[in-house]
Amino acid sequence: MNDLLIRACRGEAVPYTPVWIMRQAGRYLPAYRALREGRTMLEALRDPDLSAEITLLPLQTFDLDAAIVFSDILPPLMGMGMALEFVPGVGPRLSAPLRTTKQIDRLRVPPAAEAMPEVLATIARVKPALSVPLIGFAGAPFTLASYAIEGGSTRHFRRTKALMYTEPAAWDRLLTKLVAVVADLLAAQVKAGADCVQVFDSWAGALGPDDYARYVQPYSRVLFARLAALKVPVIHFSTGTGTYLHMLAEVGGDVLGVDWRVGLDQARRAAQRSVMGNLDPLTLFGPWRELKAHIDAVLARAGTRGHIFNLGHGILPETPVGNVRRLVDYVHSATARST
Ligand code: 1CP
Repeated sequence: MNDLLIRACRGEAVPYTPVWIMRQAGRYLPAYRALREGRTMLEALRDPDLSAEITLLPLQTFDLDAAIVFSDILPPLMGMGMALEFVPGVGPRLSAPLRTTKQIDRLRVPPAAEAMPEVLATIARVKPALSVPLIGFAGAPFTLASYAIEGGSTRHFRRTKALMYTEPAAWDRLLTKLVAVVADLLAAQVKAGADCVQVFDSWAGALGPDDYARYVQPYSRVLFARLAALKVPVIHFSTGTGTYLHMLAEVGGDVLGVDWRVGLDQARRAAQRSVMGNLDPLTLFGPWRELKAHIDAVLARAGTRGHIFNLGHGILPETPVGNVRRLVDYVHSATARST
């Protein structure tokens, strides 16, 4: 069993730096596109055999040090009573987004076995086939709230912030419900076999530091306090939060995942714990000499302990597969050390 991810999460010495890639089981892999052919995203998510197979694809293609279960952050919103679809070429769409406090109060708080039974079945199926740790995951309360309120992807977070500023009591009730759902879901994923969990607060950086402190941090604190009881490493990922990483660190978790807008040395100073990241996924579209120079720069800032190599955000569908293989192998050889 290769447990380098777990050891790096805990800041222990490792023979080489572990690497995995956010969205590693996605559309950039021809084998993924073939498996998804003729099936909607929701159909794939509801089929644990297929989801397990997709989870394994990137590990059969690259020498990765972790698997992440093929799933998504949004299906728990369905369990809470919202209608969700994934529109090809557009992205996720919630057809009845939260626009009134009454809708917020009608949201259910289902246990994980009701909210997302398929992901638990996928974890149970995929686990015996793995020789690397399996990462379970969920969206953070703020990021989930933004999809639930906007109805999909957003640039300005206009409705999310309007609700937050206008109806702070309803915002409190919404985030409290999301904390309960996410905490239970991650606990159930660990029980089903996940060795590590990651919380995606992908859009937290839409907020300035004072709004983060007031409208998000209290809820994330409660969530991470509950996750601490799970006894597996917890990764807290966000983007655009480089100027207030200390606030994300205060929330808890064993590892802070960051994007490329902040140096890993600075992230580590702010976080005082292990760090994950943070190669710009777009560097994979450049020539090898440029890609290599960017990898070297990430490694130089990372230090030798408590680093999990990853991109700073998800890999893009058009990414050349050959560059991914070269990246993974190069990180391993460049960081090989005698411990
Ligand atoms: O048809 C398709 O292939 C749909 C594309 C797709 C895929 C492959 C979606 C729709 N979700 C996923 C899988 C997924 N989503 C994984 C799989 C495991 C892996 O990493 O291999 C993970 C971890 C996620 C997490 C996720 N979903 C996040 C957090 C990570 C991030 O990139 O910030 C977010 C924000 C989502 C929402 C979502 N689901 C799908 C899309 C295209 C999006 C993003 C929409 C947006 O940009 O707002």
